[in-house]
Amino acid sequence: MPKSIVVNPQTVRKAGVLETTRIPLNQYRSDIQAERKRFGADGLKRIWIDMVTIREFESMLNSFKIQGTWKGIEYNHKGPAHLSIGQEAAAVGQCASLEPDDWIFGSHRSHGEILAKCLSASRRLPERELVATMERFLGGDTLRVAEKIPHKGALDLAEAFIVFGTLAEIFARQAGFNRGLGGSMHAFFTPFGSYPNNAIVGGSADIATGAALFKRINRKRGIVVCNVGDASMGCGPVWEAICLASMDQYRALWDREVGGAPPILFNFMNNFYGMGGQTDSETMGYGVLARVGAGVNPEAMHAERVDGYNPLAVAEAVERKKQILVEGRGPVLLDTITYRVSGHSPSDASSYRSKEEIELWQAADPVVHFADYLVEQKVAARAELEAARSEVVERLVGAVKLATSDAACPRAEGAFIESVMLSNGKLERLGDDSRKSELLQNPSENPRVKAIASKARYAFGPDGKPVSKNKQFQYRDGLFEAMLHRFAADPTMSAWGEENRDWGGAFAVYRGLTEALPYHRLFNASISEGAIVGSGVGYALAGGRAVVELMYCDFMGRSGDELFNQASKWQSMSAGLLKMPLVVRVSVGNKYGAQHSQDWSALVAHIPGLKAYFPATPYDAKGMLNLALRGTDPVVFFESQLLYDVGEQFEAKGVPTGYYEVPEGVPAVRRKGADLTIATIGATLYKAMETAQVLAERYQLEAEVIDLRFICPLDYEVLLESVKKTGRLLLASDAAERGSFLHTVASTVQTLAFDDLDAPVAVVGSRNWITPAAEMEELYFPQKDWLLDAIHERILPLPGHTPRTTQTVGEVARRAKRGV
Ligand SMILES: Cc1ncc(C[n+]2csc(CCOP(=O)(O)OP(=O)(O)O)c2C)c(N)n1
Ligand SMILES: [Mg+2]
Repeated sequence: MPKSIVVNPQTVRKAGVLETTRIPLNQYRSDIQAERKRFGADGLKRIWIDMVTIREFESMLNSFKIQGTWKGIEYNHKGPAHLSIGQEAAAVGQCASLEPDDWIFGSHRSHGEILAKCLSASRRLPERELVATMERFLGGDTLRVAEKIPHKGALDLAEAFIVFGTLAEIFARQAGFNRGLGGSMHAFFTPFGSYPNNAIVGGSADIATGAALFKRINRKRGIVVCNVGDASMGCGPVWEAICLASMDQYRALWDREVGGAPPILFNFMNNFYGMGGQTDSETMGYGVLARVGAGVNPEAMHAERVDGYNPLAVAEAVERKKQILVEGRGPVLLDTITYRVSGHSPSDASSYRSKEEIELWQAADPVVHFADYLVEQKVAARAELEAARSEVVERLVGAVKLATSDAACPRAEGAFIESVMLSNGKLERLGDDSRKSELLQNPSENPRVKAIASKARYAFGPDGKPVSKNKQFQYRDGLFEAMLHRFAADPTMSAWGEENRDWGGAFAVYRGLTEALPYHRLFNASISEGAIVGSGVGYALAGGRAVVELMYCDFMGRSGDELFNQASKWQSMSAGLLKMPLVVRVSVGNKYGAQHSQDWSALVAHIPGLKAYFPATPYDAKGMLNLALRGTDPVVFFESQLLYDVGEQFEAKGVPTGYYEVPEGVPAVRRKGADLTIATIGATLYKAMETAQVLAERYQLEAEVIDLRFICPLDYEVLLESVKKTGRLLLASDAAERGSFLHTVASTVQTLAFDDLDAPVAVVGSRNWITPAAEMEELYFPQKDWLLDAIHERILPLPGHTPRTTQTVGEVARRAKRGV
């Protein structure tokens, strides 16, 4: 909602008719003179040879999957193989117009795209760079095996390397492109511009958009192609990615010098099916996929349908579209029609399509027809092409022999998988050292910085009385200071989400940042939680630092895949080759009822590969966000709306003005005591402090209060030390009790310190209900009395205590039985 753009009722209420742009369909016409000029005879032959490489590669996999053997080699490939027999021209044609700096992302069916992109890039790189890349990659582990395949020169070796690296990855070998941790559906090789392929249908769309944002914001060369299937047009995240990629602001509001819209080409490999569902006439209603562009923007996304059975038609379209993208006029949509003659996967009985239909497409086979074309046009002799095919097969035999051999190609060990789950890096700045951080003003001139300067960084005055609320340095100020620091230190850092800019962040955390930062470093996103997080994933894996925000924790559901399958898994699926410096700020709400008030930290805790922090004080808000923003791992950073206003009540020296970090994973002791430990996560800390006060005053019991503040990683040492002393542990947080992360803490403590415990560990969470209206929230969130009563009933009877709530073991059992 920039003030510079006025929504004028006179304009928007005017009568009229909306004309949509015409969308070209299959307009390519063969012109051998032009094609020769562009590619040369060798280039045209290479296109065919790359298509044959894919065809032979996929046929080989098909043979292993169906018969367990190929050319006398026996092998049981247990994993998936979504083959692209029939789709070769679409992949090779595309890559014929791409440079090594152009990146492609793909889907479960991307073996062909990996091969096409890497083969094309390898021929465009200077030989020395090509060889150095192969030598460096995985410390030479892939090359050492690949070079056993007979080859003549560097280019030949590169072809062997590409075919072997891809196959070894599919067969889960340590020498594979991702050390076997990606496998068939996730394999990729970034040095040649092949970026992650995604087993989640449409999963690449928002990630590729983020990578394109990275290129644009950081002025990097090249475009990004998102290869997804036609059926993915039905996926919300794909639509969200298209919305995020086509926002007007890139051209209307961002500095011209940045270059316009992110350079992304949404290329739909339209084979007319999503498994057995026919998108054309059954499961979608667009008629022609390219039509969708008309619903997005006045340029209709420059959409076109292109004949993916003719590699030259695809190459020509991609070349034209690339120009549009480089000029910042994207995004672009291509509806690349193709057909997979092979089944969706080897178990596919093709029950959903007719034999006649398959035969029609077989009759149009692009490998056969393009060979005929080259022969007819006297670009190549038939025998020459057949000799080239034999070479391809020979190389493939060499790769297969190695990739199927346990001796030549061992698999990774568990310790290696463990080592790549998190990267645990610490980097002051990403990107090249010469770049300056783009700021609009010196931070010292910033209005928010000036306002904060006069605030009390400790909540209590010298007399011990609380400073008035708005004079206190608040939790949100701590977050602001951490953000501003890293924006200044890291030129790649960019933040986006809903209401991030002029509004000042939904909860005023970012107030002041609008003045400090150009648009491309802080911007409002479409209401597309999946794409907000997913583009953050793409931005981060491309090499930048991204901070994205979800207004309410409950909206994590909308970005479930991006958090739980993407942010969490790409570091490890890449064998540690990719880093994920992504912070997802998530606000845990209250007052707005059931769909805006739930603490979902347990879901994040359950997903390997994510870090989860939950500060409860201004000191930690700043120190923990500082920590997250220097790291290289994905961090889900929980904040509580109950806390944005609180001042610092624990660090008597106040929140430091300078930079500091909280030690990762280490809980903080907020109150010392020897009789009982109360450990909390999030805002419940303050209820625990009240409870400890009552225990001391009424029952002469000293409770030790520990703020866990970290969910993952979590160092149990502080907690175990405390339990050793007190023998008793109550755990409390605002997360609904059933499945709460606190149960993991409870069972871990019982595993590690059973002998130290004098009573079972008690867990108190919110009720297993909807969060009711603000007026009834006390029925839902843990209250001081709940904690006191739980201690009395389940840990240590408090003399003379009369419970006000029911926290007995019988009640725990009753609720469980009723499912509440
Ligand atoms: C989110 C999600 N839903 C369902 C699946 C199962 N699935 C795998 S591939 C596929 C069909 C995808 O069709 P399309 O996007 O057109 O790609 P194609 O298989 O035709 O290459 C389905 C439904 C999945 N992997 N991810
Ligand atoms: Mg499809």
